[in-house]
Amino acid sequence: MTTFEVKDMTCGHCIKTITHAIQALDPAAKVQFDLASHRVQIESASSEAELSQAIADVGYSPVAASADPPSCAPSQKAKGGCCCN
Ligand SMILES: [Cu+2]
Repeated sequence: MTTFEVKDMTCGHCIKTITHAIQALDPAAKVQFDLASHRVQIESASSEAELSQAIADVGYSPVAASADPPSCAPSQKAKGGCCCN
C-alpha cells in the first residue's frame, strides 16, 4: 500500500484523472481517495517512485505520506510524553 498526499487534487475530475494515470501504469491497481484530506491510497505492484511519477505526469503534486495517522513511538508512550491528542 502506497499513500500520497496530493494537495492539488480537489474534485471528482482530479480523481478520474489520477485513477486513469495509475491504471495506465498498472491496470490491476486499486486506488482509494479521500478528498477531504487530499490523500490517495494505492495498492499496486508498481513502486512508489513509478506511482508518484504517473501522478506528476498528469499535472499533480504527490507527496508520499504514511498510510495511517501518525502514531506514537512506544518509547514516547512509556515516558508519558505521548504525541497523540
Ligand atoms: Cu479536480
